[in-house]
Amino acid sequence: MRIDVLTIFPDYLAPVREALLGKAIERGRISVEVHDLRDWTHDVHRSVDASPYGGGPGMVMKPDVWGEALDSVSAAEAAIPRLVVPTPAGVPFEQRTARRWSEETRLIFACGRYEGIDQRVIDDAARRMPVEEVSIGDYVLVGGEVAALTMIEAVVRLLPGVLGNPASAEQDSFSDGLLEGPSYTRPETWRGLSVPEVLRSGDHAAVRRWRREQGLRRTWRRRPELLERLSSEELDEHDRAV
Ligand code: 6GU
Repeated sequence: MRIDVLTIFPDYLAPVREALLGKAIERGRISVEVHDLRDWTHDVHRSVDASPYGGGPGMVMKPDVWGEALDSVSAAEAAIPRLVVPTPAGVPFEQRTARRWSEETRLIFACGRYEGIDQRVIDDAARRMPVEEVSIGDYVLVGGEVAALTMIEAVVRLLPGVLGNPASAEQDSFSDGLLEGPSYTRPETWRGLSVPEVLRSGDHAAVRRWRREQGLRRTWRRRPELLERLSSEELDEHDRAV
């Protein structure tokens, strides 16, 4: 998979070279190209924004610079990329979005700052490639960079051969629509707190049941709206009894 990121703050993306993502790059599983949007400006001030039509606070990113940048980056390879535009006004990015994007050969992240990007940039790009405006949650960041980094990490860890143990991705929170329950490791007792007995019992069926129960309880307490999204087949009688 090839990932391109367009931003006026390329250094913000430095963490993609670290840890799991860095390993995936080293191993050639993904390539990540971070581009400075200002490379496509033509004026001495290298300006990328202007005041909004209709008035209002803040600045809007100019379409001409973005247009040239996207033309150039999208043409760098034959495959048609999926364009992702991080914005708090987007549709929610979820685990299933990450799963869907993990099947793509190319992703471009267009990181806006200020009050956003002129809408015509997105409308024009959509004439040539699939485009999604997405949000990572109901709060406002100063720009799309941290959101892009978040989404890249969520996607890349799903690629075959990136996680050491593929079962980790299968057992994640959200993989069965529930939050994961608590985890424990050695020592058996720490500061007077003991690991739940069932986890030391060696009874794998009992462990599986206990974990499901803990996941259900935690989801009920912390994210009750997630339970409403589960179909009747996904909750059995034992689940309902919890
Ligand atoms: Cl994707 N971008 C920005 N700028 N703020 C956000 C966001 C994205 N998602 C939540 N807040």
